[in-house]
Amino acid sequence: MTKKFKRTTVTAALPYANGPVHIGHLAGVYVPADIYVRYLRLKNEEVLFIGGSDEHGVPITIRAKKEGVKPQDIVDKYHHIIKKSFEDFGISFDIYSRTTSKTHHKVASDFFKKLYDQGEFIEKTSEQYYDEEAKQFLADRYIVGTCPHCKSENAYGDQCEACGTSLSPTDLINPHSTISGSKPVMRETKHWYLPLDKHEAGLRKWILEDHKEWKANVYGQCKSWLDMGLQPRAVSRDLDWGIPVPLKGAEGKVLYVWFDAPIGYISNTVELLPDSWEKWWKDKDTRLIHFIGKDNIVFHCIVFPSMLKAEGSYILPDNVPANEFLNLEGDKISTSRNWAVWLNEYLEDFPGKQDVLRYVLTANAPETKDNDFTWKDFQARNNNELVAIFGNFINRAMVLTHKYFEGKIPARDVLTDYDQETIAEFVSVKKNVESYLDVFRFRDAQKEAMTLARIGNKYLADTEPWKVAKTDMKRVGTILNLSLQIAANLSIAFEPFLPFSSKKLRDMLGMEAFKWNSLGSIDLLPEGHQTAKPELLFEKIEDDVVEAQIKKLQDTKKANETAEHKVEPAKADIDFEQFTKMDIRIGKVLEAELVPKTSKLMKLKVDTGMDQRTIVSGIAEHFKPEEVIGKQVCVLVNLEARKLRGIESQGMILMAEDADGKLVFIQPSEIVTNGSQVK
Ligand code: B3M
Ligand code: ZN
Repeated sequence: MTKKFKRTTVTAALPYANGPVHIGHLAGVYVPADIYVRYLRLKNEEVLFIGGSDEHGVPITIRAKKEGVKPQDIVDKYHHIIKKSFEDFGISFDIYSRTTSKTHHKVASDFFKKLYDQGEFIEKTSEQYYDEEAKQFLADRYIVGTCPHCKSENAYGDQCEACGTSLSPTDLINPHSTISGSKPVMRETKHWYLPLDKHEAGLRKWILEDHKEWKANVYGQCKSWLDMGLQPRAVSRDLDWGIPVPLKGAEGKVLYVWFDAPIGYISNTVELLPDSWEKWWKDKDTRLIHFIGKDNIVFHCIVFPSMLKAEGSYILPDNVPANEFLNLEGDKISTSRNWAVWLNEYLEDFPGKQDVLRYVLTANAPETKDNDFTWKDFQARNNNELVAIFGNFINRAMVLTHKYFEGKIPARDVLTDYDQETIAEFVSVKKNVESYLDVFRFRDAQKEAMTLARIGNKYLADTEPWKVAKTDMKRVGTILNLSLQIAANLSIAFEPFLPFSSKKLRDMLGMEAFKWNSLGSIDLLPEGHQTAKPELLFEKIEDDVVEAQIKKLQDTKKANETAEHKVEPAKADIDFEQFTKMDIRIGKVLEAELVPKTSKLMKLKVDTGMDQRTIVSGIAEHFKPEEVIGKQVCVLVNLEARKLRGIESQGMILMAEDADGKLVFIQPSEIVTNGSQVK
């Protein structure tokens, strides 16, 4: 732990390019990673920050199917949206690439080949679900059925989202394929497995003995995995989207997404530094840090390290500071339920306020347990902390300097005991912030940085330069000089956390070069140095603005609830006899015309095989007469005749209607003789 390293490779989880990123991603992974990297850079340490999109795997293919496009279209679209969001929020990657890149395909493929050649895999044939209609093996997510635990009918082959149990496809009762709807059959297939059990002893020592300093949530999860005993894990899949398994006889098989995705960190380094990437991954003096969310712990602490060890020439991560989850207004963030604050939407509603979100997400980061984001808390932290403490201090110091000294840094005269005490207090901030940043405690670090602003505010309130100005301008100069030095310190201390506001503050102070090591100095701004016009660093957020956001979420909730209740509950049971009383036949529409002076009714002449009869149907708002003529339809022929607008209707055309009122005809799936019975 105390080992001195020469450089640090920092990675942040590669988000799936199947949707935009939201506040949960930012809070859990990207803001902490960015704070850390900015901090190291400020200290002039050698650091590389690697990011990118994860573009393979089943989630992408599912999204593509849903939207009726190709997987490549999905990843092209979201990669760019995600990349832009990260840029907008100042996540300062050295490279943000993607796993569909040529470089990645080569690096991942070579990596697999090397392990294969070294005999690191086991080849195993097993039985897996196969969809005979779609002619393909089914990934776990493509199989749904009844959960054996809670009996929910929509459990996936890997997990039941209703009760949270992890499942394997064979656990499901009454499984069916989501691709064709058919019942899958078992079929043999060959795959390559990484024998994690072979690496278990090494992992135990490396994590449980040598890395006791890891965060409790991470260490605990690793320990429980290791205590359960590791099993070989398949590193290939039967899927048509991904990196082909680079072996003969492996047609139709691709690398499992969790095999290729972490290699993406390496490929992206290769892409950025084709000639010098190795020192970032293979030199014992390099420290590797993975920032991830808690659901990715096993892959980064157990699986990927096993791959790296098996390969043989790589270093292992020195730390994996995984975070827990961020909830939103008391509910789990969910892409499918649209229960999220999307970064692109946030910036539309709060242009220029990326730092406010960075601040709130760090102040409330789910570092040790799941946490909740609420708009009220967002408003309170902005108004009571950023505006009332940080912004207010800067504004007072700047405005007074412009009022009394034309914006020039005044000279510092004799320091009083109180001045000395204040200095002693703020000098210690550097050490405190560092002690937290060094162990990935970002919320405490930011809180500590904020004490600088509190010290400044208190100093101005206690020394009251506006009163002293009546008698002693020299003293006013000293007070403002010290206050502005604190302001300059604030711009350094907050650079990792709030890069946009820190820059704005430096521009106001006219500060150019700065480094972390000068934090704590009271000589950052020379006497006589001209500052720019004061501007507000932060603005108050009004009630109506956050209320609009809360309303937006409430509307989402309502929409979700109606969507969930969209299916009409079943009617009371009837007996078989009652059913057989209905005489339903296939008929053909011969003629159709709108019924005058109504908007809904259409008069049809239908050949029922037995006769040609008139039926009045309420479909005129959905179809034009010419769309209906010639169609075979289902007709309830023994319904009592009744008059509609003076026309006698002899039967009823059967239609399907969804919750939105959309109508479609019930038709035989192929042409049958008119008069055929429906039973
Ligand atoms: N794409 C899962 C996720 O977004 C996965 C992370 C890969 S990191 C190599 O949570
Ligand atoms: Zn369940």
